[in-house]
Formats: sequence, C-alpha cells, structure tokens
Amino acid sequence: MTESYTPPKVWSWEKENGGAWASLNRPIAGATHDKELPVGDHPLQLYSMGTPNGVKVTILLEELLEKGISEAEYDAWLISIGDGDQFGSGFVELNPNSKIPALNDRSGDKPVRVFESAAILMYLAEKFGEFQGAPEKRAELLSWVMWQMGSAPYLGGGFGHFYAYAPYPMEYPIDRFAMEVKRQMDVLDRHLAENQFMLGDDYTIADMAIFPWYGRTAKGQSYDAGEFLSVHEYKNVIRWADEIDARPAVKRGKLVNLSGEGKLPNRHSAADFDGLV
Ligand SMILES: N[C@@H](CCC(=O)N[C@@H](CS)C(=O)NCC(=O)O)C(=O)O
Repeated sequence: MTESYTPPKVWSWEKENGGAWASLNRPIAGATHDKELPVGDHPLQLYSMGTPNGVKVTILLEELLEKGISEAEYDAWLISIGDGDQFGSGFVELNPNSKIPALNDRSGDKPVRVFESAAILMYLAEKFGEFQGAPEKRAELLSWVMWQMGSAPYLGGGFGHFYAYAPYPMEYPIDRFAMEVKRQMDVLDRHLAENQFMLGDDYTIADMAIFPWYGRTAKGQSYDAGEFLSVHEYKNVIRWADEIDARPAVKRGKLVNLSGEGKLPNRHSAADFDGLV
C-alpha cells in the first residue's frame, strides 16, 4: 500500500479533490438554481438519464407498452447530471435526493411523486399488475430487487469510482471493491445456472433492476473493466444478459434519455423510435 492519509479532527469540503465528478458532488442537499420541469401530455412524466438506474425504468415502461398497456404511455425528459440538472428546483421537488430517475404520476386527482429506481419499478409493476412474478414468489421478488439496490453501490460507487473516476489508482479500495463485485457476480452466476430469470421462468422487475448493472458488467461494458474482472467466467450471467438484451422493449428502453447519434434525449411516443431500433 502506498497512500497514507491522517484524517483531520473535523472534515471540511475540499472543492477540488480531482475526481471525475468533483465539480458536481456536494456535502449539502437542496436546489442550486430555479428551474421548472417540462411537462408533456401523458399522465406519466419521467425525469431521468440513460444510466443503469435510469434504464431500469424506461425498460419497464417499454415492456408495459409492448404488452399493449396504453396507460403506460410516458414522456421522458433528459436530466443531464453532468450539467447539474438534478439540482434544479423543479427536480428537487420531485426528488429531494437529487438523483435520477424520478417519476411524476399525474393520472389521479393529485400528482404522485416517486423517486429511487426500485420504488419506481415496484410502483409501476403494482399499478399495472405486471412483471411481478407469481404471488407465491413475492418474497423472492422483493429479495432480489432489494439485493440489487444494496449491491450496485459497491459496483458503481465503490469499484467503478475507484477504478475509473478517482484522480489516481489506489490499490486498497480497488482491491476491496473488485473482490466484492466478483463475489456479487458469482452470486448471480450460481443463481442463473439453475434459473432462466431471477424468479425462475418469469421475467420480472428483478431482472429489469439487475440487468442494467450486472448484465452490462458481464458483457465487459462497465468501466472498461471486463478483462480486469475476468467477466468471461460468469457464463450464466452472460447467457441471461444476452436473452434480456434481445428483447425489443429493452432495445428501446436503452435508447431513452441519452444524447448522441441514434439516441433519444426526450421520448414522447412510440413514433420517436422510428429508424432507431
Ligand atoms: N439509489 C438511487 C441511486 C440513483 C443514482 O445514483 N443516480 C445517479 C445516476 S445513476 C445520479 O443521479 N447521480 C447524480 C449525482 O449524484 O449528482 C436509485 O436507484 O434511484
């Protein structure tokens, strides 16, 4: 180990710590500027970005539409986290935690806000009665959805941060989080050796929650770390990820709230995908 650091008695905010997201990270909550959110015609208004947490929700919405549930039509608005949109006053009213994704359901008498990606998945799955698996597997569904929410911060905020975003490579955190990510991948690989999907035969919101983080990692698409993590070892995760990736709704969901060639920064109708998928 080469780095040494003696913490001061009281921590203070060093604005320039050199990490990739240093200019956006703050030790205080709340809005930094006034900005109303745009509102479209559909009852469901999603404010998000096509990161793994954001994609979970657009995949579910597209899967609901694929089933012919027209009440799941939605407007998706890009919240560019690199530009600090998550700190605008309108967004903070929807999510006091200033993280994408956030949903506003305007279908009832009063708008209902939902934040935290798994809460949005569960809210929509319950609202439309879909993708929850068999009733007797409810506990299994909750377990895997919560597993994802508890585990992914070790992959993203832990491994990904220190491997790809920290100002210089540090052996201790990279070692610690690589070990944990590999353990998590092995948890999934063993489970998927005996199950087609996370809940067995049923494709559910547990798959939609886990796939954007761990499917991407198994395919070597997280942090350019496929070789480092020897992801080829996780053959069952790769088989499962390929199967999910081939679904038309997943192909569409992955394009939403991203900028650039062939992507859809804002989404308002099925026609927006014409020529893209
Ligand atoms: N637990 C939250 C995490 C959401 C999250 O971390 N979102 C990230 C993008 S993937 C974000 O908005 N980051 C902006 C920031 O940290 O300022 C969820 O699952 O919704």
